[in-house]
Amino acid sequence: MTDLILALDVVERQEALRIARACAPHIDAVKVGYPLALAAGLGIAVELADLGLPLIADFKVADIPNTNRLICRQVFAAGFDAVIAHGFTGSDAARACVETAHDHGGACYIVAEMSHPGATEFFHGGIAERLAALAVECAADGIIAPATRPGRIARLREIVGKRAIYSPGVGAQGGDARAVAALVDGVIVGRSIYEAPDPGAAARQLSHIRQ
Ligand code: NUP
Repeated sequence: MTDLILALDVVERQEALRIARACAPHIDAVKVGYPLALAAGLGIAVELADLGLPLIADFKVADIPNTNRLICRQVFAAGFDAVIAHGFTGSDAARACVETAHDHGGACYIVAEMSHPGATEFFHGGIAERLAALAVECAADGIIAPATRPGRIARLREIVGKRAIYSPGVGAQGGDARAVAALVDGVIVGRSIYEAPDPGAAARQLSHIRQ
């Protein structure tokens, strides 16, 4: 069973709520990133809470440990269930996110390798493998790995074992949902759903990956 996670990168609050409601029966979680959080405020988490779905804050937290802790406290106080953090800031900084998440009964996922073409300028030569190992060492709940490079997901799976892998990059970025679904615990999809004329129908069409 692979989760379908909606990346709700819509900057108009009412539209975001409408899309999330239409998709809710076909998805397993909603990911909110900077576009919506900056436009609508962290209070959007309370408004999305009636959907009864886990809410993931994709803030790619990347600061010193103390600031990471302060950021993550705000995320969980707002009602989110999970946070995404970067690992390149080092294990003390990543651990601050993981510990704060766990203190609040939440989860933390560490970015191991990003999905866009430019990511390989820095995520190469074993860096992603080291970030995946750091995620394991910090007791993170899982990693983010690119749907645009399924071969890389397979390699990172060897490192993280049964920890979750959530994978963005399907559809608009070129990744194939079916090919990736078998390798990961969750597929993250944004534009292919929220830019569709009928987002609920687009989510339903993709929900084959959940079987
Ligand atoms: O490596 C990453 N790639 C990526 O696209 C890490 C991410 N967190 N994301 C996010 O996933 C990105 O910010 C967006 O919210 C979503 C993918 O959206 P789309 O390309 O399906 O529209």
